[in-house]
Amino acid sequence: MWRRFSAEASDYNHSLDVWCFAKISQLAEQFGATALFPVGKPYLPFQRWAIQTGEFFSSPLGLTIHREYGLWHAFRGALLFDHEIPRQKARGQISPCDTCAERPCLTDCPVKAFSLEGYDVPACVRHIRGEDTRDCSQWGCAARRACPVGIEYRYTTGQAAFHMDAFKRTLE
Ligand code: B12
Ligand code: SF4
Ligand code: SF4
Repeated sequence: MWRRFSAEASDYNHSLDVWCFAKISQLAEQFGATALFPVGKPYLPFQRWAIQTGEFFSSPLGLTIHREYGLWHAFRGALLFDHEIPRQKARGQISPCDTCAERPCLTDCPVKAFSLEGYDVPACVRHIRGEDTRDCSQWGCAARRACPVGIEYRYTTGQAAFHMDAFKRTLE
């Protein structure tokens, strides 16, 4: 997706949301479905839907985790049909987090933004706007990068920097 978006970005004013809106709306039309998006209030429960497929699990970071792709995925849209689609049988997978003894994702953030109480957004933002000792702005969230699952799918620098920049702008 990133390669395709990068090639077409200027036609969409470099907005990934606008690009996804166009592409997923096209798919919805093709399949006679309604397109739904993760942005815009009220927020739709994309992560809960993903977990219901049996392919994704909750991780200590609040992000969902996949056995193959690890934390390196995002949900760009969903197709809503007016008839029921038989569900695939859940594969009975277990979460990679269940067998991860070290849990490095919980210790690698320089400001300990992730804890059992949730995600300390102000602490994270102060750090990445200031010293940014782990180069999160360039390489992406250090806690996310600490996870050993699916490292071959980690975002490239350009992709990580694009998302971190969008994250900072969202908060502004
Ligand atoms: C609001 C929001 C934020 C807020 C969070 C505010 C807060 N106090 O936690 C801000 C702007 C800070 C944020 C940040 C990020 N977000 Co965000 N965010 C959302 C959004 C738009 C709505 C969340 C929501 O309220 N959903 C409504 C409830 C009803 O849905 P739900 O599925 O039932 O709820 C689940 C979540 O609330 C989740 N949860 C609980 N605590 C936390 C904490 C964190 C950090 C996350 C990510 C989730 C999470 O658990 C619930 C049950 O599964 C979702 C998209 C969406 N529609 O869900 C993306 C989403 C959760 N974000 C996402 C991502 C990737 C991020 C970032 C990593 C972006 C980045 N930099 O690349 C950062 C994380 C910080 C970092 N250090 O990098 C992805 C997660 C993908 C995944 N693998 O799970 C989502 C799904 C968007 C997408 N297009 O895929 N985000
Ligand atoms: S580091 Fe371990 S506990 Fe944390 S998200 Fe990855 S597999 Fe799960
Ligand atoms: S982006 Fe950096 S400062 Fe923010 S939560 Fe991730 S590791 Fe911590």
